[in-house]
Amino acid sequence: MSRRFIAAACQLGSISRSESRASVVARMIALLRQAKERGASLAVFPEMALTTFFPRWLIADEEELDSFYEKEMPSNETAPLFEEARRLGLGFYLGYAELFRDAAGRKRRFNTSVLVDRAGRIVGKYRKVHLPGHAEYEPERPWQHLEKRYFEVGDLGFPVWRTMGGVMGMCLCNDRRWPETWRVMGMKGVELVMLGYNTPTANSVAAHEGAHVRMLHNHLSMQAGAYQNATWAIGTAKGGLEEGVDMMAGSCIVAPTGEIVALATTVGDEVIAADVDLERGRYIKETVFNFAKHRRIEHYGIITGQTAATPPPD
Ligand code: CDV
Repeated sequence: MSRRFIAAACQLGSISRSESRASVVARMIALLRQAKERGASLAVFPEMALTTFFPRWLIADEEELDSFYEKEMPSNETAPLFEEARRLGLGFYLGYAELFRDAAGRKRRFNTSVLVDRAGRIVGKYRKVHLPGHAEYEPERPWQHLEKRYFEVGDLGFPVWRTMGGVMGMCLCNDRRWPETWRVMGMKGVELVMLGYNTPTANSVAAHEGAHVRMLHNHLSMQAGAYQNATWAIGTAKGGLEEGVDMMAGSCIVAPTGEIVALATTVGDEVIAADVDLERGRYIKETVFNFAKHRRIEHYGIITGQTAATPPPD
């Protein structure tokens, strides 16, 4: 299979609380068709792409809460997306809220993404590890971020899959800010990391942090993660004013050199595309980031041995 292809980030504009799955799927299919017209064979959608970003509310009614989760993938509502992608010969990454009952009958909830190959088969599943926010209602916030309430920490680690001509990895939103996310996949030889994000333009607990700095952090994280692991990265946003919260757009495609090679220019539904050559990172993997040659694991134990930072005493 070719190691050179065109990949697209399919950014979504805002999704209201009342917008149906059918309507969102229709928007996504329109983006897939645009991606195909641009020559793409791989498309990346945002985190929780099928609904509004519901962790911004405390939702007490369980039935209402459950309505934001997918109980099967594909479902009757998402099957048209899978069918159209297969018809067009496009693989895709899709983020969604996952709900299932385990063997003990317990409800399990994860912030999940799947990777679907060009034949329409789900070849990989990832469950978000770095859940941001809080578990209890915090009245001082202008909006909530209740991911720690609505999801369990992902239980699948950071797998990679050999598919569609390369070694593919996934993560979700806040994961992109953590070098550990990238390095674990880097250690598995990842060549393309796909991720979707839902990031408000303002910091709800630090209003002084300007929108430009927030966008800098968004791109900086992906550019550093990509370069330091010699991998392509595709980050796809949900942008625009969504239920009163301004969501950052800025979807981008990053080369293994750390350069942004495609960047969204709107905050709405938009396709960006780039020519992805999976060989492009090879020289970096063989030189400055030749892990086998240069990593010094005898000095890295603290990274997996503790969570909190421990500065020396005053
Ligand atoms: N959905 C996210 O994971 N959002 C987080 C922050 C802004 C809460 C992020 O890292 O973008």
